[in-house]
Amino acid sequence: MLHFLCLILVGFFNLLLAQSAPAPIRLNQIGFYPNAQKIAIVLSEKQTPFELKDVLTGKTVFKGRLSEPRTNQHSGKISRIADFSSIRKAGKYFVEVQSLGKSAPFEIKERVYKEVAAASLKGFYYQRVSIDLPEKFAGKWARPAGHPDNKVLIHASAVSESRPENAVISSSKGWYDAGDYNKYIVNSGITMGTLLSLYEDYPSFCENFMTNIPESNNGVPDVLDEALWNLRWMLTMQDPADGGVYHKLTNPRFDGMVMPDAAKNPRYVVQKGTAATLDFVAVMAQSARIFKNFENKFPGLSDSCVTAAVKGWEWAKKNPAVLYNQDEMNKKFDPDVVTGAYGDRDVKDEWVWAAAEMYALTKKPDYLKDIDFQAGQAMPLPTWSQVRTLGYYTLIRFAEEIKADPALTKSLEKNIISFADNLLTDLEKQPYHTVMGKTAKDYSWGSSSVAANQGIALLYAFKLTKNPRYTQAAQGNLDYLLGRNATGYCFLTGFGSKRVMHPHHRPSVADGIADPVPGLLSGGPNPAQQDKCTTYTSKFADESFTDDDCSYASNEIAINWNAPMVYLSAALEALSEMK
Ligand code: 9MR
Repeated sequence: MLHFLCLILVGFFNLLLAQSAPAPIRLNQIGFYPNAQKIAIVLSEKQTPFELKDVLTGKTVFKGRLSEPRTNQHSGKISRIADFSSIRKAGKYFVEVQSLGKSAPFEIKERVYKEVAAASLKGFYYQRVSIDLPEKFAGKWARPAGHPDNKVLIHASAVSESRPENAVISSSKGWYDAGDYNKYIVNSGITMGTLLSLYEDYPSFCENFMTNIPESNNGVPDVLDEALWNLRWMLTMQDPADGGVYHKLTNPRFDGMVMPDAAKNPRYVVQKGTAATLDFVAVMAQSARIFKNFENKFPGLSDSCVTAAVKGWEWAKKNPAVLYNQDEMNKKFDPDVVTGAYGDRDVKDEWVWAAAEMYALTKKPDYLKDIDFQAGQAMPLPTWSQVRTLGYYTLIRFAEEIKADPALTKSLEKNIISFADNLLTDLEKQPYHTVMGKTAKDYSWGSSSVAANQGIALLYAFKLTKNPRYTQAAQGNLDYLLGRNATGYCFLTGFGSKRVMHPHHRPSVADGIADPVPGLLSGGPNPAQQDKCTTYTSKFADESFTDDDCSYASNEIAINWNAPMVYLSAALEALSEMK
């Protein structure tokens, strides 16, 4: 008993230590390409020397001096840069600063993010609904299927003539949204758009981007096979009677922290809405375009997507602003639904995205009629509630093919470049030398996706200009996600020396396996701390993170955060292969 108590105490103190005293030397814990910028951030008042040492031999391979100090705008802490970019020889290294200790070990090599990229795409496989995950593909995280979703009820808010309240429909497959087990069309929208865009932007890289899923080797890139699992579900979310799309498929309340197959609460599809329908239209249009080239593998799929997109578009034209307001809905209908709302208050951007995708699919400029591109205004970073920029990316990608209006294309291109330039302003003053975190606003719920989406925007700016400072800054945000940040954590589960071990993710909590399901991106710092967990150790915006499964506000995982992680890491790999 005493022994047991001691173990618990040791475990508790380890947790405290791990949480409260991040080592003062922070860097990307995976590593760097040989020709990349390579820096570590050292929290040091003094401008001391630092050394780069080879892990195998212990020998010093580089000696340098820390930079001038930078003051952190969030915490006031002093940091300095250790720059060892000149070391290009492949190997395993660590940084050492006398009196401060050693950094995590890391590698310098080609293809250094191959595993990170593949694991983050594989993360989607682990989120699959309605299918067993056998050991062959899921390793020690093998589990039985959860949520067959073949008997889903029509919620009172969603009735139509042919589908009265409590009518039963089948709506299986898809991905679990996040740490919870519900499926939300709005969040599926941006997630699918991001993954499908990776394919459209880097098709030849995706040919060999393998993740060991059941469909690997079927002649279709894994990223498309994975997306197809969710596309099949999305198609079932359209009311065939009128083309409107249900906002979500959900339990009335969140499940407990149990495995998927133990969660057996009744599930409903709820209220059709304009945001869900337009996001659906955009995804269907993009899918129709992509799967046209795989007609022999999936006969008729592309046409089904076209039909679904057109029907959805027509519904939205008749219902241009049906917003999802969960509180209002609960006043009118039973049972009350209290799961994630994804209640967007403004659908102008969904119109832009859907119109752009429909135009790129059909080449009919009519789709752009009455659509305000706001090309002269600052471009917003993509989030689940703000998808305007996804439309910009698509129009630019296909500008030539669809003979888009050159003036519009030019202004969208300019917009992306000036967004990227704004990100780069004052980079030299940033305490972690990242564009991520310049303002406290970056640390919103799911801040890791802010970093990843900024990285993607920078890569689009690179594509347009070929200026390498954009790729370098995109790389900097990947460095942020993999450890060069104020928490010292590598935010991708299964990776890094200081790794996330307790994400708010039901399977990871309930499976009895010490390691969390791998390849999932933790939400990251969020000073609002809406979860009121008691284990946060800091209120500073960039440190407000706790590796505790109570923390749905800073340490949940979600598909719309994983997708840009896949894009950023895979695109950097793709670009490095092209060199
Ligand atoms: O990512 C969403 C964030 O922007 C919102 O502020 C938050 C509260 O509404 O919800 C987040 O999304 C969650 C969703 O509602 C339910 N599944 C888990 C999602 C990630 O935490």
